[in-house]
Amino acid sequence: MEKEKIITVTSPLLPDLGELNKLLKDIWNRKWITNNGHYHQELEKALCEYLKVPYISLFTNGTLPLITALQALRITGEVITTPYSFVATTHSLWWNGIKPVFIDIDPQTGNMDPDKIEAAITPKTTAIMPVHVYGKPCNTQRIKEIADKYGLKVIYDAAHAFGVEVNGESILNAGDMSTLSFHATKVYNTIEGGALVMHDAETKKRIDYLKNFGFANEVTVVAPGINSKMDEVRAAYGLLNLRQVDAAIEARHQVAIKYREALRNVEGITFFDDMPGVKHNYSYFPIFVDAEKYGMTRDELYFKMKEQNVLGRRYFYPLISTFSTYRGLESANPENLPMSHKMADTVICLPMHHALKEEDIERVLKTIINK
Ligand code: T4K
Repeated sequence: MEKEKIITVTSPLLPDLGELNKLLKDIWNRKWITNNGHYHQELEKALCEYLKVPYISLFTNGTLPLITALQALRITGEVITTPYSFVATTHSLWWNGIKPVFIDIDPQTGNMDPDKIEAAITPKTTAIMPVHVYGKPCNTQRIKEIADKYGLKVIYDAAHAFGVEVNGESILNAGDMSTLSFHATKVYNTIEGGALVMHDAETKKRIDYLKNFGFANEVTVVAPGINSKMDEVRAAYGLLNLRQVDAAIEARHQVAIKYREALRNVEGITFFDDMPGVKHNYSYFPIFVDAEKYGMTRDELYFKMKEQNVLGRRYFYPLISTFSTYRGLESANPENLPMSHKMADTVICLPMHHALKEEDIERVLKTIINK
């Protein structure tokens, strides 16, 4: 029997080729193809407006802004973070010689549980690195209270939180800085790409130096920076994608509505509902499988879906704290992280993107509902 078409967990938002070609011609004419070019500057301006943030600095991906933010804020010692994320979050600490200290998550959101922060603080703690996982906002107010009390910096990994707002305010304005990923798999992409969001012009200047080897001018290097500048082609591509990202988010929203409607009464399957006051971006649609009630384990369902060419993903399994680099840390002890382990062991992210068709959604749902 012929297999049905593959439904992937995501599919990139692509700009119109004709439109892209026009912008490419501009770039070719200008012969300025990277290093803070015309479209780079235009995209920074457009993103500030779209995201309602004061300053943004573009990067080549979503990992280097994490590494650079830690450098810029001169973070050392220990940083409190979550094991329930993509491995880049913790790797950014390791790359800076910082010891990650894992704390457990709140099962209501998948985000770092703020009530666990204080017990993890030691004299070496200098910062907190939470993640708005799946684009669900962290309790930024509570995290700020604790950070202020102990004089800690807060760097949000907001890789999933493009356009997310709480009561009309961008979630990216929380903390000392926030990072974004514009990878192909994200709600908004520049193929590879990312950004750092900051509050003031002085910090933006410093970050711009750091992403350009530390050059302040032709002859002055102010810090051991790196090369993580976005080029003109990707900035132009990003400008075009910004025009269609609202429609893409609305299309994702409609998929979420259909998934929720169909799965609400399936015994043993749970999912997150929208949070009140939050403008969501529907970047992922995780479901959680209670094997006893559903009658099948998460992995049994995952592989059954795969067999039927419905490619969900087990984001975020395995937990970061179980990888060989990190598993020896005291805070990586599974007894310290019961909720994180439970979520990692039960999650499947269903296909979620702007281009899913009615029949695709039905096929995804059929693999779950028809046991
Ligand atoms: N912090 C957090 C919390 C993150 O989630 C991430 C990245 C980062 C930091 C770091 O940001 P970046 O440095 O990556 O900008 C993906 C992405 O590579 C990664 O960006 C993302 N998080 C992570 C959660 O997922 P994979 O290894 O799962 O991607 P891959 O190649 O298996 O693609 C998944 C599916 O997407 C494919 O089955 C099909 C579809 N796809 C993918 C690509 C690349 C396409 O249709 N077209 C494509 O071009 O990591």
